[in-house]
Amino acid sequence: MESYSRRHFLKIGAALLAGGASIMNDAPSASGMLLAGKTGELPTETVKGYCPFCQVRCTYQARVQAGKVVSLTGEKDNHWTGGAMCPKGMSMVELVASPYRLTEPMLRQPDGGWERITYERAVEIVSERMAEVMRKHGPKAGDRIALTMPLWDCRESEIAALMALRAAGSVHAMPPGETCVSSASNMLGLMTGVNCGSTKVDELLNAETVVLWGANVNELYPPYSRWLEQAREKGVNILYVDPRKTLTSLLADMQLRPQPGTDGVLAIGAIRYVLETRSYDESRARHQIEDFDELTRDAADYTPEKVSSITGVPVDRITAFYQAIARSSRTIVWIGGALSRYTNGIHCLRSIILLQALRDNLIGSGKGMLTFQSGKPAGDEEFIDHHFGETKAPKMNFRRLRNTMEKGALDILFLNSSYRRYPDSKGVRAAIAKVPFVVHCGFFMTEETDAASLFVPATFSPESQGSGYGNEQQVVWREKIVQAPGSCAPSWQFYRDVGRKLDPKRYPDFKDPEDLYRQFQAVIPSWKGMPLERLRKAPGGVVWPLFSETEPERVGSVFSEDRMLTENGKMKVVDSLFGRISEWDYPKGSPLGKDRKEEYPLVLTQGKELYHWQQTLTNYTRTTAQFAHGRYVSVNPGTAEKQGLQQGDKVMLETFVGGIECWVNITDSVLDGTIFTPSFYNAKTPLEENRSEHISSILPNYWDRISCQHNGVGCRLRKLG
Ligand SMILES: Nc1nc2c(c(=O)[nH]1)N[C@H]1C(S)=C(S)[C@@H](COP(=O)(O)OP(=O)(O)OC[C@H]3O[C@@H](n4cnc5c(=O)[nH]c(N)nc54)[C@H](O)[C@@H]3O)O[C@H]1N2
Ligand SMILES: Nc1nc2c(c(=O)[nH]1)N[C@H]1C(S)=C(S)[C@@H](COP(=O)(O)OP(=O)(O)OC[C@H]3O[C@@H](n4cnc5c(=O)[nH]c(N)nc54)[C@H](O)[C@@H]3O)O[C@H]1N2
Ligand code: SF4
Ligand SMILES: [Mo]
Repeated sequence: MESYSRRHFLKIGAALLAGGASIMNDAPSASGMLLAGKTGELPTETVKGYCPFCQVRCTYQARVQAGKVVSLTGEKDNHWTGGAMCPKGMSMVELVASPYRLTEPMLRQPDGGWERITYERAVEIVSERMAEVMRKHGPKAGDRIALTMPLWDCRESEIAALMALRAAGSVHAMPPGETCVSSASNMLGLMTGVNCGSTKVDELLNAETVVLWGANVNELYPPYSRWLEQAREKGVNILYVDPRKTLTSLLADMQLRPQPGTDGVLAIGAIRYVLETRSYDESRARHQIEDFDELTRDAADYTPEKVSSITGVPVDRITAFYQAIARSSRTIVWIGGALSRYTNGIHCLRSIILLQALRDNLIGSGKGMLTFQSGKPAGDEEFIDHHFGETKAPKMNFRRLRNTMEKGALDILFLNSSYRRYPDSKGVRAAIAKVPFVVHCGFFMTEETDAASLFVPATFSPESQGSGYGNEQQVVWREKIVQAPGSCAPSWQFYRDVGRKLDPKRYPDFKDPEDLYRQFQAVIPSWKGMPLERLRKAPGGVVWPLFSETEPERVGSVFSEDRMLTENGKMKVVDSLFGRISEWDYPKGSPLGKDRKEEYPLVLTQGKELYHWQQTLTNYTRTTAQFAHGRYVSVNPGTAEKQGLQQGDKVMLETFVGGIECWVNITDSVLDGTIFTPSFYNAKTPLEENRSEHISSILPNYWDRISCQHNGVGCRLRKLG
């Protein structure tokens, strides 16, 4: 048995990749031919695909030469994207051929090193471990096996993995949503009956006013900025609420910069203003809000002066904002993930949704809510139940899973996401260390690979066919474009092989995503009108649901019958679980509120940037890394002066959880007393520009009732050197 050090393995990974590539391409490589000046002689094929890196779900044509992707071009006829893509999506060309990629499965050895094993052996080991847990724990086995979900390469991989879990009786799959926009989607679900955007992005053109509430659209959904541009050209009033100046500020008619985590107060104040100025239609409001009379009581205290004292926004700006909302007859609110990242997010989101209902801005054209990471088409659970029988087992969230791991009560963890997406990531890592068997499907030698007992290399999207879904609930299809190197296996294949070994009677047999898609579509009524042939032809996808092929695709508002999709068609002001919106308080740990500690006076905000995608993948490409600048912290000139900091100074950014080294970037894009740093860097990337301890390592393990929270805790900057 041979074992390798990790450094050693990286080299082998690269060598294997080169070997795999030469087996694949008997012809000289595309770059070799370019050098020889004979490019014209290489046959070029274009194959349709889509980018899995965010919910815009851009479709593209890939140019392929000699088995390699040489470029991607956004699909011009895609209604949603207009043929645009963004740098992260484009980085796929580099990622697929990355020399850092791990391409063979490997098993952890007692001395901590790795042994390279075959794919078949990996499948065998996993299914045997699962069978062992089932033998030992019988009906309780399900609670001892869990999976964290990535944003999969395709929907079929997701379904295959969920079925493999169910084959062992487990339902414990942690969606990225927990750390994403879950407070927003849950509140929308609770109040309107639809846990996603209630309208479509092209409806922005039919609105009179658009409020981008913590939604940094231009940087984080670049292809959608054209909808904002068109809306602006049509005269739509664009209001932007974000403490930071961003690229989205450029398209806004007005920006409000509240203190982080205080949007709830801004929204309740708006409700009060609308009530006070009688800028609502009472019968319409009562039609949508069940306990309408409670609103007056809840909002009574939130005068513009009080709102100003809490948000820091001057009274006249607040009043101008409220006036714009009170006068607009058609308003779409686009909720950014930021609002789900504070422990008081629930009250804030409920207030915004109530405000929209009060102004009758939920039902109809040019009205409604948009979110990031919008609704996933339903049907998976139906399909899984169809094969495995219904289950009533309650699902864990990550907080419970973390406790279970800490108690040593979890036997197998399929770690498919980054664990750094959860706050207090060092605490999470320590909890994972108590799990005896951790399987990580991934691509690179990351923190997650480090945490694993078994590593299984996954495929990038061009290396397998499959369907995906986007923000507009559009379902798209891609073909397999190139052959994966080495033993990289698509997740649908890995989980199918594990599931079939474990429970061949119930786990459905399918050859590939096409086969699974057809089986799925045949069973689930809401997919009946979406045959694969139709997806294949559609440049921007087909919008789910479609119960028959003759049914037209849904456009505009989800509420087609002049009512919410809740049981009685209405929403409530006072909720038995979440209480009253007037119980608003500062986010937990915020130095603005009662949790202020003199040692940590600054407000820490962090989030995403244009050139990076999440915690992992784009950290491994120069396409994006060239724009990274290393770990920086944005500091307002006033704060810098008070702290004696100069541009470029090295500092430790510290919370009560820990510290990270950063360099100081002095800019008025952040408010005085508030700092910002990006959330994507990772410590293990070979690209120095992107190397830093992850920000989650210094964020406290705070949750609201729904989601893991990340923002707003107190921090300080300690000058180094
Ligand atoms: N480049 C890039 N694009 C992405 C992603 C990525 O990783 N990289 N991820 C995608 C995913 S999964 C998601 S969920 C979306 C997330 O998209 P967003 O939710 O928009 O992303 P965030 O960076 O978390 O926060 C957005 C903005 O909220 C602001 N903000 C911070 N605190 C507050 C506050 O208290 N109030 C208000 N009103 N604003 C505040 C921040 O300054 C920031 O500009 O982006 C998607 N797009
Ligand atoms: N501090 C902080 N934390 C955050 C955020 C933040 O703004 N700040 N944003 C949050 C948000 S909005 C989100 S959506 C989450 C995202 O967090 P994650 O879901 O952890 O995102 P990624 O970094 O893309 O990690 C996905 C990993 O899954 C694996 N993977 C990718 N594709 C496949 C596949 O097809 N099959 C398998 N088996 N594995 C695959 C890869 O190893 C990849 O590294 O992070 C959240 N966490
Ligand atoms: S906008 Fe999203 S889907 Fe489109 S290329 Fe960028 S990351 Fe991919
Ligand atoms: Mo997200």
